[in-house]
Amino acid sequence: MNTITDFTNDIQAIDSAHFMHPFTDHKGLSAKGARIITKADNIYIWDSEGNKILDAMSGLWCVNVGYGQQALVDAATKQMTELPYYNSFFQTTNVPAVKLAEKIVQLAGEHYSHVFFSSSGSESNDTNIRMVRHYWATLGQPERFTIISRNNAYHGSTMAGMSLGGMGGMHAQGGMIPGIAHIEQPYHYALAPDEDRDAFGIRAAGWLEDKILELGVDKVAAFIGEPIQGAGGVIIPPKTYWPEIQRICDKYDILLICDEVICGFGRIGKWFGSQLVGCKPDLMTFAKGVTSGYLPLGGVVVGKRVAQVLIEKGGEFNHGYTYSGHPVACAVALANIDIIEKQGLVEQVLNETGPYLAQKYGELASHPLVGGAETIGLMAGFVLMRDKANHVMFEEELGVGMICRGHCFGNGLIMRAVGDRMIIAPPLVISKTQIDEMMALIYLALDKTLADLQQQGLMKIAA
Ligand code: PXG
Repeated sequence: MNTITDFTNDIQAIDSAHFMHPFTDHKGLSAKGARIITKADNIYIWDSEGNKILDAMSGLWCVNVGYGQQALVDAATKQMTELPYYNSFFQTTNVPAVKLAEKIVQLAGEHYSHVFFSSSGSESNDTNIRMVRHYWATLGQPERFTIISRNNAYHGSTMAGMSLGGMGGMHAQGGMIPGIAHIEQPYHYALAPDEDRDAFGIRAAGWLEDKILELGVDKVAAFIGEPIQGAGGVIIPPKTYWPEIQRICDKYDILLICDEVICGFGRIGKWFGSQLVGCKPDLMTFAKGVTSGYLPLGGVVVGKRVAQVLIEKGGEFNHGYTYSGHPVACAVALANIDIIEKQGLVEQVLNETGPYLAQKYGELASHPLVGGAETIGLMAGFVLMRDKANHVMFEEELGVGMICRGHCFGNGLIMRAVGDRMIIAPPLVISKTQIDEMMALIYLALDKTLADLQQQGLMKIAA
């Protein structure tokens, strides 16, 4: 009798009977059984069968400082012992939340003064909607109600987060809330590969101006966007895009929200992605990396423009969560930020590991399957292409991305497939040697995918 396998089978059976997973086709999951992750350290996770896997997705884009950071455990233990919970509603506050708000404002810069806390990215984007509408109503312009977002954006999975997002499959289940409009995403490689990249960036930003004029300037409250789209497949806009978006928002006096849930806390080599891509949002959504996922925490960094109006003229803001400013989550966030600072992880991503990964992805581009390989900081993506030279993709129903993802899993690597876009966002603690190790696993998965495709007669180029 194999006790390890028995354990796995038992847990899988109970999982299948009782645990409804997010974004999961349960018939498919039950047939295969879920992979049970039992422990983790640094950039690696282990499953119940003892397989060691390099986690090139940082959990779900969140474990920035890597697994096994004892300082975070200690911070949680200490805070749990002293004050495990208290709310911040009725003229009460707690020390970790106060210190964290101060710290985040300091990292965000001059433009900002306050932080509103939640427990997730989705909740934080709900807060954004409530906040911008309350802002305009306070200024006597309640008809400024609509928020413009982008196709293929991801802003969460609550009704508001899902509606803000631009994922058709999500909109199709349950409909959308009113007052949200979408424009096309700035995806150069798919939409206009032959156009000059910078010119495309300006043109893509122009779709915002078109939409504002179509809706009527006096109807638009805000524009929201991820500095780099994450769940949409690591879509890196041309460098001209965000400054032009900023110019358009300024021109029409529209609030700018950057959803920094993935880009925040060092992912692309700055504390916040907007600091790299060249814009100054009025509001910034954060979650994930603020605690490196060790505990749930999210929030909104509020710029002075919005904070002043809400505080001086807005009266009571009828909004908040039981866990807004949760003391344990905030204590863990402070310890997490301390690690990022002491280890110089933001600078390491900007000056060392980010450029090193860029160089490696530059080389990866010569693989026959790899199209449009690009990186920014420690986010990277490429498209599996049938015929790169002629820009021909595989048919969606072939599920080539999933084939490649399967080979990654099989070889001990977690890499995400978004359609045929293969994406990574490894922990910020990853070393150059570990990047080499990750690249070797990526090549192996690509070669195995290529061999499969050749065997099925779907690709003729020799490996
Ligand atoms: N904004 C952004 C930019 C995100 O990436 C959220 C908001 C929502 O955060 P919460 O904490 O409510 O999940 C996210 C979350 C994927 C994937 O498939 C990405 C996310 C969540 C689930 C799956 O890449 N990002």
